[in-house]
Amino acid sequence: MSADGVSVVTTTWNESKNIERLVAAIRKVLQGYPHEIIVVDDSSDDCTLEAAKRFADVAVSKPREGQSRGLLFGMRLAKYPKIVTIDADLENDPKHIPQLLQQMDKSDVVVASRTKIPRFSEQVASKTLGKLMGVTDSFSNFRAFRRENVPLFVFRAGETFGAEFLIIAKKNGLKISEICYTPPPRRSNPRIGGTLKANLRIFWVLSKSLILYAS
Ligand SMILES: Nc1nc2c(ncn2[C@@H]2O[C@H](COP(=O)(O)OP(=O)(O)O)[C@@H](O)[C@H]2O)c(=O)[nH]1
Ligand SMILES: [Mg+2]
Repeated sequence: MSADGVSVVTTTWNESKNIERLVAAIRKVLQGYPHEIIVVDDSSDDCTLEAAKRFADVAVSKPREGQSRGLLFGMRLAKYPKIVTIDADLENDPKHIPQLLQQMDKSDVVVASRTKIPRFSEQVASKTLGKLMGVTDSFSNFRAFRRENVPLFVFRAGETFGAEFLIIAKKNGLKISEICYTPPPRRSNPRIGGTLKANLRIFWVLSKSLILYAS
């Protein structure tokens, strides 16, 4: 890792139980390296903001607009030249952050792709949108970006579970690459919904994203 520093951004909706462990795990990995941890909370009703204020460096609240806009909001607050985005639910192990940053030497965007993609809809996305983007996991929001590129990200679609970041990056000629990691078992109550609801939402988002890329 270079000594430039990294802003780690997460966005949350009802993640109060995970914030302390997430922040501790990130700090352990980035010990001795300049960093900040930014939490953007979408008006949770379980005191996530209060937990974030205790443990993170920056904790802000805003009206609920979904994960992609939450991450973008946090990325715009970043003070370091490299940015890592990460889910708050500990499904993205911060131990992979150094490898993500290392690969930024030869890329503008690095995606930490899961080696095993559990949802059927996400497997289809991997073979379609993912192929176009050059990554195997189009909806992984465990990624690294350059702060200088943040102004490029102006969303045209509604929620895309992070796909629009890749579409904009690709359309602007940014170099996208990936690292792969073995994910832990998924939690039983994801905020995105149970199996059926999540698959339907992801198929909808996949359709929107393919149209967005083509237009
Ligand atoms: N800002 C914001 N974040 C959300 C929202 N829904 C989910 N998230 C966050 O997005 C991340 C991934 O959510 P999750 O439901 O676990 O998705 P999964 O990992 O694909 O099952 C977590 O950090 C959630 O807290 C939302 O409505 N707004
Ligand atoms: Mg999750």
